[in-house]
Amino acid sequence: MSEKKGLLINGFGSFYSVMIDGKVCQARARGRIKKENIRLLIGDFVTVEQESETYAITGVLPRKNSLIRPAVANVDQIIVVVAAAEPDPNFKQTDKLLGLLEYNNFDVHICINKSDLADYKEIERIYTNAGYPVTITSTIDGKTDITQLKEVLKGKVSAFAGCSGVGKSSLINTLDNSYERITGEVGKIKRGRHTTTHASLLPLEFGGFIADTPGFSVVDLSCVDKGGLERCFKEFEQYFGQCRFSGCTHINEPDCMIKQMLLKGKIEKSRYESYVALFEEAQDKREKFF
Ligand SMILES: Nc1nc2c(ncn2[C@@H]2O[C@H](COP(=O)(O)OP(=O)(O)OP(=O)(O)O)[C@@H](O)[C@H]2O)c(=O)[nH]1
Ligand SMILES: [Mg+2]
Ligand SMILES: [Zn+2]
Repeated sequence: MSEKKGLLINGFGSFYSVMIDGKVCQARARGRIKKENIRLLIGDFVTVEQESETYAITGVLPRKNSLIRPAVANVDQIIVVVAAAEPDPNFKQTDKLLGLLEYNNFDVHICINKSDLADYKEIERIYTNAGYPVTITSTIDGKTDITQLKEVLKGKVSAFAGCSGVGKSSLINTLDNSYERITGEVGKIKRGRHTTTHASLLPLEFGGFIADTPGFSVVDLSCVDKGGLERCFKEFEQYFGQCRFSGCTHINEPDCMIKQMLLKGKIEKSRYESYVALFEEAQDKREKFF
């Protein structure tokens, strides 16, 4: 039987949608995938064999990258979406997510959505100064300017990531009006309900793919120890090796370049505060462990 290659774009339970020769086909996991309990991710390139009406997924090709939250593989970039308000931005949580992505060498773009609701200049300044490309959006009619975001996404495989209710699914509906993603009221989210329940990869009419993903608030940074934390903050890197002590943790040591840059305003206060908070978290974890 002839084997083909496909792109996994949707999966729920043991049923998957795979794009094969430009067409969306239904498929089920078989053989090795099932036996070894391999978790397939959207964005995976899989090998398939035709089985009457549907296809059997027989294998998965090596991944160039992958994430568990959001659950995606082989993306060119992650678009971290924060809202100007409703929900208010949570800097520590955002920095933790950015840190995880930075540590794992993902290309990251920041999108500040709901720009119609509140002044977003501070958030924009913080992340621009941290070295991230930032795009401002709103999905409200008449205030929508999505052209810049389209340019960012064009021709690439991207995934949205961010808290529930920031407007990831709404952005997809605005980007490509062939989609009618279900969106939720922020009020519901307060009760812990997330509208988008599983990740799916959607082809964009102007080229490329975008993954809509469920919102999340917990980021697991336990793979990074205290010493590695500095590499989670991309703007710190240019100052590496310039502190007085070679193993400087940038917390209490004298002549610390990071702290000098903080005083000069070259490093944003909220970013440094996140660093300290995450450092303390990593320290607590270690103490509990030993
Ligand atoms: N004012 C305003 N409201 C928006 C904007 N974008 C989305 N919303 C509203 O915010 C709510 C949540 O939007 P969703 O698109 O469901 O958010 P989400 O990020 O997909 O949420 P999850 O699927 O739970 O992760 C909806 O009521 C939207 O109508 C915006 O730019 N401005
Ligand atoms: Mg959603
Ligand atoms: Zn230092």
